[in-house]
Amino acid sequence: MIEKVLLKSKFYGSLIGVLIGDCCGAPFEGQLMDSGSKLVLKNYLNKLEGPFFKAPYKKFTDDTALTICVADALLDSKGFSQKQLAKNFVLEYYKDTRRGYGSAVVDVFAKLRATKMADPTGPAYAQFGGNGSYGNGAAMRVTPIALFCANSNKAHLMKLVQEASLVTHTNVLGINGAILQALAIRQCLQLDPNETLDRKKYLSELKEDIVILEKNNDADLDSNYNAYEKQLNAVQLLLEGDVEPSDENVLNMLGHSTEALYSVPTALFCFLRCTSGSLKDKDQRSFRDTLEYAISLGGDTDTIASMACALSGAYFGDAAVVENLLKHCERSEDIRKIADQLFSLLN
Ligand code: R7I
Ligand code: MG
Ligand code: MG
Repeated sequence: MIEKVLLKSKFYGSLIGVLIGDCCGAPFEGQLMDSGSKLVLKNYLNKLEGPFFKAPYKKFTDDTALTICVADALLDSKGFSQKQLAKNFVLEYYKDTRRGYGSAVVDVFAKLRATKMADPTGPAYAQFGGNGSYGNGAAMRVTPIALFCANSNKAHLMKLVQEASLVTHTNVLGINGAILQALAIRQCLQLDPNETLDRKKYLSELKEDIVILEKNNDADLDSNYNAYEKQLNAVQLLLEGDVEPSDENVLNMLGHSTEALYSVPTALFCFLRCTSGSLKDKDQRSFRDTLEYAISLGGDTDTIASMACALSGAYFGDAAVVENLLKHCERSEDIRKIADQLFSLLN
């Protein structure tokens, strides 16, 4: 059992991870990351982590905006509902539409608003000719659900993740990506960062869960019936050095796109690759390495960095994060308050 003080720091760490990965990754989204850009990235993060200087804050994007909406829905006095979540999304989106939302999900928000949330999952089911979205939008905002379910069983967590996903993402690949990210956070919350992370064990436990999950919905998946299992096998090959973990191999095998299948396992790999030691001998290095490495892969940098840092923060707690880096991010104070509120629900 993880002590309360440590668990609380993990709540902070994971939500701070969502925010920092998003804010720091956003300026690099879609860029080609050659050696010159990687140097620019390193210097940029060094500057943000260094002595504090007053600067315009780094704006967060849809990843953090919708994560906060999920947290607010969980904290609702009447209890979580898809309708309230849909309402939160719509209010947030129309408050500021320029936060880099996925190109298709904005249609869902428009329909939800036009119908006053009458059927909170109807517009999502209609996406992509009735296939539903397999974007990573449900996975990127899942952290608060993993925190909310820290003391409940996996089945409860998975059910709640599915319900929350369905408001925008009904394709099984979009939902399973969110479940994978939530299960990965859950494991991080349960581990002691003062001990060396057993990456093999961590990954095999996740794989066991995903194999069962994909078996249960294989009718929906057609040829993709073991899509995430295959991606986790690829993570394992790259992690154990059976395949050289060059950027080229990582991108070919795992991907870096806005599709959940080609970004959630990538974020998991970023976290595991950069987390070989314990908190004692790695201190704040691992979180920063995870952040920098995730962004250096290019593509959907805000989302992959956000998901990878959520894992790192959930594993190490907020002690692993350089405070000055956090100060540069929009609403960094509020993120701690949200973590406090979610934590208080556990007691
Ligand atoms: O999943 P979603 O919320 O997007 C999240 C991403 C993150 O990177 C954010 O940072 C933001 O930049 O966007 O939004 P969707 O629009 O549902 O899905 C994202 C993209 O995935 C779509 O715009 C499509 O390019 C692709 N996609 C699909 N393409 C074809 N067929 C998702 N589902 C499909 C599909 O069924
Ligand atoms: Mg974004
Ligand atoms: Mg993104």
